[in-house]
Amino acid sequence: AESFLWWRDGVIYQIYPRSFASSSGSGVGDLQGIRSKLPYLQDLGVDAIWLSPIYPSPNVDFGYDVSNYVDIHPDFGSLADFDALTADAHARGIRIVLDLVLNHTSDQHPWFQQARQGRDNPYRDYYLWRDPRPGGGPPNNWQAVFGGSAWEWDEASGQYYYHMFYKQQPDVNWRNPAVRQAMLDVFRFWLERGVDGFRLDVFNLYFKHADLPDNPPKLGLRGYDRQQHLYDNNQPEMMGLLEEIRALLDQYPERYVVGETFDSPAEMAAQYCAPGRLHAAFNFKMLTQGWRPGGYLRAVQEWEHVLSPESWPNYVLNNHDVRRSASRFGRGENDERLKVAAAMLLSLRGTPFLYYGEEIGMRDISLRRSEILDPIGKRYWPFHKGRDGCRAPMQWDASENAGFGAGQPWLPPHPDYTFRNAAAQAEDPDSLLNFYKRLLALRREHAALRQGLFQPLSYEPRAVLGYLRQTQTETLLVALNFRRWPARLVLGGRLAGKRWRLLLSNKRSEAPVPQDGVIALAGEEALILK
Ligand code: TEU
Repeated sequence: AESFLWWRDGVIYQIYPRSFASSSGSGVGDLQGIRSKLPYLQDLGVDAIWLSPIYPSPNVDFGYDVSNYVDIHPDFGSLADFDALTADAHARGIRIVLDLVLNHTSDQHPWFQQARQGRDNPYRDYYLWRDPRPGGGPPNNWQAVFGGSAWEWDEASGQYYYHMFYKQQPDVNWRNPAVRQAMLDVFRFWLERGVDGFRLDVFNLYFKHADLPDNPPKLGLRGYDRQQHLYDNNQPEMMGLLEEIRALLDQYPERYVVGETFDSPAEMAAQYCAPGRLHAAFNFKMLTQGWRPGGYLRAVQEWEHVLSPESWPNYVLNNHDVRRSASRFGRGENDERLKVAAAMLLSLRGTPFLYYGEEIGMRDISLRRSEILDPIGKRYWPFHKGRDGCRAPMQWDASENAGFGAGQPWLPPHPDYTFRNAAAQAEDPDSLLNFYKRLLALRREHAALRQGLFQPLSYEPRAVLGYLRQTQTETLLVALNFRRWPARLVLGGRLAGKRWRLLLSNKRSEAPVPQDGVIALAGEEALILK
């Protein structure tokens, strides 16, 4: 039970490469920048870094539109830089997870450049081309996630092509065996280079219903939400493909693949990470959960309920697509609530994912309309202000550009960097950064925190979330007070009579002694006892 498997027991840290650290002074982060921060990441205690896409891309969707799957974007460096980063990371015990965006390519990818040459081009069938419906217009009513019809008219060939996201992101035809082979070769290329794992972007969209039937209508706010997405995702062929991908990965030791299940119920995600398929599928419940312990507990229990016993859960509070947790539920400059959230994330049964800057409580930047770069924001302002807010430069120190590097950063740093930064927090024993570090160290030390049974305690659903993590040899108690004022954790039977030892608290330095089976928690206290 004391075994340590990096993707199950470890912590995975997501880096948005444009925004982490710049070695070149170009205003854009790069691989050498990341490499220079490996000591920081090792000190923080993470086991792996997941890099958002680093491949050549015209950056319509900032790397999620790939024009070459087997090279590095010149902004980020070269394959040699990548090899150097991988070697250094491995030497420090840090694994590398790459983001594979295989549902669509960039319209600048040579395959698409070929395909749009005409109906007879050998690459035509790499994408989804269709004639107009009889009488004219797109072949069906499918909507793009990023707005409008998902079909783009190509005047030259008199056909439409399909794109679930921007029109510069044409979806590939996964039913074409040549595409399937080419994509599996992409996995092989990076596996051979020593990559440890992959995050699959919107993998459950790879297959669409072959007959392309109209989606039935639904009440919803905007285009994409105004239909039931029955036919443009989650088709049965997916399972066989996942099994093939898994079999390929299993030819290499300790490789890992986590999928981003787009817009689907947890039951569906659970199917995708059943044995023999993905190691994990993201559970995004906590990205939208309000600051209520009952909601988080429900998210955990729903996930545990649908997962097969051989599957492994994962939890995430932040990523590059949503408002940062510190902006969602942080209170002014006070970080105590963020410590409670961190203690939860890092003590649940499941792989925790962190997002760069979360460990110092970075807030979203706010931009004027004219400064918005994310096309979602440009299109949907003010209904959706885009995703630039959570992609600002990492706040390393109080020097110019937050220590991100010389040159005007591609997005402005949050103005609070003068006091909210990694260097300042490293010096402050009570900082959020040091709290994360202690939590990561505790996880490493205590197998119960990684692998133990998760057992909720009777709790006060509007104030306290309490649970045990138990192995055969260890019982840990986690108590999280979500409120600003004191609260009670009621323990029953043998738990009440135990002599507890303090492992961690943001509010006390000695273990509490239960009185009549009750532990008194301070406001916004995160408490871990053994
Ligand atoms: O995201 C899919 C997804 O969930 C988003 O498109 C979401 O709907 C959007 O962010 C609105 O909040 C993945 C990537 O994470 C995202 O960055 C890409 O833009 C998208 O796929 C297309 O590749």
